[in-house]
Amino acid sequence: MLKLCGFAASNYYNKVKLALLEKNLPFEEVLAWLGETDLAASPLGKVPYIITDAGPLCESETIAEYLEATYLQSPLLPKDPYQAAKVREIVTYLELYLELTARELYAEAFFGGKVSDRVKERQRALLDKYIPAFGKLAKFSPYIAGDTFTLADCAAVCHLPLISSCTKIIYGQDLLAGLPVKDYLKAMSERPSVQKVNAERKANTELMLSRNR
Ligand SMILES: N[C@@H](CCC(=O)N[C@@H](CS)C(=O)NCC(=O)O)C(=O)O
Repeated sequence: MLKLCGFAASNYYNKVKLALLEKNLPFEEVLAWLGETDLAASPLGKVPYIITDAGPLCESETIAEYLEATYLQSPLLPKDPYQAAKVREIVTYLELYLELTARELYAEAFFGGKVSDRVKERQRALLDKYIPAFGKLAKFSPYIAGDTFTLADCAAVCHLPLISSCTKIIYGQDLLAGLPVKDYLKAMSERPSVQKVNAERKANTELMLSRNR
């Protein structure tokens, strides 16, 4: 059986978990906190990684693409190559520009650390450029890439809430407020897969914070 390794407070872990649930694939969750991961499977010590019959695999989008190519049931990418590329384009914008830019602020937003004013200003300028550009690609109609649930939703459901709350905490303003993110997330939260991921995320976040205390 596929093993999903990492911890459920992680947005990248949950993105893969959501894809597994949406595809109805049996999998086992193996708890691995940062610092306790298998470096042979994920050389940078990042989560998630999976263990398959063929071997280990890291990087959430690589994993999602592997699952999609291997298990044809409940497809999360359109058959048409151009439409599939449009889905991947949204994932890239969301992760490379929005999530990774906001991530520089997480230490202060979520983990009791401190981020310098210089970094806050730099990331703010980037987010002010990246978010409207993302808004031009994202459809929210009702799914992030159009009329079907795709891999882009697996990413968006896990990353957008973090970006919203992080910018609210750091800048006193949800920088995603100009996009229909709230309504989108509310609609997505009606899916049983999303409900399960969110409930287990909350429980694991409590556990993670209590370990760090
Ligand atoms: N590009 C990676 C990002 C994964 C990632 O950053 N995971 C975080 C947890 S949410 C992590 O492992 N951080 C520890 C680190 O970067 O050392 C992916 O898509 O899997």
